[in-house]
Amino acid sequence: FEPVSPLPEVDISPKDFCPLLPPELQGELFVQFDPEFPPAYDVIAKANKHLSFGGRYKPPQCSPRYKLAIIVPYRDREKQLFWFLSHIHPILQRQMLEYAIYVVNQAPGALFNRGKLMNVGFAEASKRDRYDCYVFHDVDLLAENDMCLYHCPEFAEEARSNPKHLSVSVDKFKYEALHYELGLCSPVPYQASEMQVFGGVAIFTEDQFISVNGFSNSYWGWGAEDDDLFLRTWRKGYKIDRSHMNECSFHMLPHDQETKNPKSPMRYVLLKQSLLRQNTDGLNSLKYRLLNKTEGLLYTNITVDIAKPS
Ligand code: UD2
Ligand code: MN
Repeated sequence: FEPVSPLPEVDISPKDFCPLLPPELQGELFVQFDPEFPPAYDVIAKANKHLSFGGRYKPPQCSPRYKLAIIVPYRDREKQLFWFLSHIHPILQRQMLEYAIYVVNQAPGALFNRGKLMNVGFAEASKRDRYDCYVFHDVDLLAENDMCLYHCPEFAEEARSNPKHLSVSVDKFKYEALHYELGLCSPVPYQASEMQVFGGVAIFTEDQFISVNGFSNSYWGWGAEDDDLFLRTWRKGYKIDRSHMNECSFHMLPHDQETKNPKSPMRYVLLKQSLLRQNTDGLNSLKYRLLNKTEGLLYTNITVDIAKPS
């Protein structure tokens, strides 16, 4: 007679952290999309049954490691938005993250201002809830591999964490890291080798974003607001974390240079004075008029009047 040994105790307490590398991840993803025919809103909603209003999700089976606000600067790109939503929701759920998606929609009437919209997204999201970090995400970028983890910056060796740049490798740029010279007057405030494009998808903790004073509000039209953010970040002593570059590559949905968002002729002038303006132009000088805030099932829409260049 063999005594039956008790079953080993399995701890299924919901307080357990979700695994670092969740078992449902698929690796490389299929990202051949017809840009003209995204799935309809209802189809995306049906495929994401566990969302709650505002485009929110929290994994039910474990305690998520991070709570993210995804901030998307937006105007007039509905097809891209639907592709984006249908692509990113399942990825973040498989990564077992808690998150909410905020689409910050610029009202018509002025040149597009990506940086200012990001600041509005940060202000509105942090008013609504506390997040571990903020993911500043272009609407046209789709991760090609779900092992590219949307994790918040973690403390590095110096007991300090660094902002992350996730979209290091983009098909449109032949997956090459874009290094370039900003052509600023000397003394050049950074090592030339450190300079790399910082647009696309970047992740900051609340403290990091506040400490750099957010994006500049002054870049109207296309270009250089991301370089400005790089300079601000560098100035505060951060080194941008690109350690995940092997897992993270992105597909950019095709688009032309926006006719409504022409290259800003002022961008180099602004950039030269970027660091002079850092402490007075950003989160601490942000003004806007909220026109609409709607918590839809797939995302929170924030329509905003951010005025015009002065
Ligand atoms: C690059 C950067 C982008 C930004 C931009 C310069 C990467 C991968 N991308 O993108 O982050 O720094 O250069 O400003 O490095 N948008 C709209 N409607 C518009 C115009 C822009 O929704 O009419 C939003 C949308 O989220 C878009 C983003 O702004 O993805 C960036 O604009 P873009 O895609 O036209 O610029 P691109 O691809 O040159
Ligand atoms: Mn783009």
